[in-house]
Amino acid sequence: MKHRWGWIAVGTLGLALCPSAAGDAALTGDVTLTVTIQSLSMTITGNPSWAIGAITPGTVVTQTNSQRAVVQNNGNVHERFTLQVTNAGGTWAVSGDATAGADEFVMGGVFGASGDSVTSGNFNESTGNEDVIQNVVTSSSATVFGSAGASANGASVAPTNSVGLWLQFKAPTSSSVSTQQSVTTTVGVEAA
Ligand SMILES: [Ca+2]
Repeated sequence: MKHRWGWIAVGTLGLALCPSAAGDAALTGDVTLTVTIQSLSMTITGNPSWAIGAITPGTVVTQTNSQRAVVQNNGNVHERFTLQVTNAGGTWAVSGDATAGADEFVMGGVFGASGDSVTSGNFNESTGNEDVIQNVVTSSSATVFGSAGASANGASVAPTNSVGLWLQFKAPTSSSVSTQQSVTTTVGVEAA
């Protein structure tokens, strides 16, 4: 008796499986996600310093193509670069516009492709003083710290890509210190 009961049970199981196999009806489905944690990172890979030397009050000096810094996106997403004067040297002030004054200098910045040729004519060519670097963090755009004459800007730089950063310095019209001053411009990153 036990042997026959077992045979019937096997037969019933076989019938139950038949409709699924014949109709391809799935009873479950999978949704697979892929995710990468955003990483923002940059490195100044070329010309991190600029020694201007002695100049007369009010002089405007623009970095040459061989003096400009090179900024690389080392993150894994497109990046927008920001600029800020973070150290004015202790005595001087950072001008908020394109006019220098007593103990007050103007720092300008324009991003371009590393191989571009950027000159003083590429600065502040849009609405006004948009390429003046402030003492607060300011984001790049196609025009802010950018030039129509450049073939790249700092608004959206792909991972591993680099851009050049040309600085322009307008010396104070007069200075109460005659010793060498050190001014720092800081490049930051945002997700573009
Ligand atoms: Ca501009």
